[in-house]
Amino acid sequence: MTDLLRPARPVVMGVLNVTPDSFSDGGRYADLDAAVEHGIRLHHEGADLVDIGGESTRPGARRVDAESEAARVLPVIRALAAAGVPMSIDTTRAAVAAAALAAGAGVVNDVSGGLADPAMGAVVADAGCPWILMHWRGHSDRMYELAEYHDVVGEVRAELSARVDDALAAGVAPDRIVIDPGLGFAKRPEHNWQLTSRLGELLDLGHPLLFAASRKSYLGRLLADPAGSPRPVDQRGAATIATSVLAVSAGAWGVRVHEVRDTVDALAVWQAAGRPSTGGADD
Ligand code: PMM
Repeated sequence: MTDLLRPARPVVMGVLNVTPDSFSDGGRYADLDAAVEHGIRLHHEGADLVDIGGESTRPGARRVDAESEAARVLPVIRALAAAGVPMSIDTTRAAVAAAALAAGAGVVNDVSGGLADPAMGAVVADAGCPWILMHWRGHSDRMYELAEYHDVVGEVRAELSARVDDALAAGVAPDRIVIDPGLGFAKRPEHNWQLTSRLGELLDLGHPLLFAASRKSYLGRLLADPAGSPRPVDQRGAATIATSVLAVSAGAWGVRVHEVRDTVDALAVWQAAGRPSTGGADD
């Protein structure tokens, strides 16, 4: 997994939510065969990691218990591991993370940055795997009341830095830690835009940064129709790609997206333009 954290090109994580209620793909992959098929498709489209989630973090979402979360993700992880698909487990629970790692996931993606479950640090430290620490202020049912900032970039930076310190104190190696600004999590649209335009201040913390704007509601609002209705979730692809290209241009390590193939194509263009000498002589 060392190469994953020092990649030659930006890392693309493909989203696979095995949930009935995620905002974008909820219900589509709740069936095992459909989930496995989609995970294999994302892998073939060029996803470096398929990110498996068993609990919706959609604003206002109700929590599921740990047993149900594990029962959703583990069969999918086992099947995808058998097919050779590299995966991250999107969970805030140490027990689910430990079971997912044992079943074949290689990375823990924790939207709570270690805050939701004090046992998570030890699980990650024992596994020696990468840990994505997202900026988070509380579970989805309280997200909006927590979206208060004087200086969103400074506060997210300081709060992420504290998450990193706690991870290090738990014994996680510094080169295993990825940070994520947590777009849409206790953030209003203006917060997401400020974070997007000032990613350098977060990169300054010295860790790879994951940018995960895919299909989020602030993009739907940006693209609202004249009557004010947000752009439907499945029509936010171009806006998502624009954010991904902006983020990697600013230095992001990777992006977490639903539409893997289009993202891989866009990043190939970005990379070719940055390295014109890699083009063929007859171009
Ligand atoms: N967003 C969602 C889920 N998992 N993980 C990370 N690291 N960062 C995110 O911003 C993030 C995440 C919610 O979106 P989804 O419903 O598309 O999975």
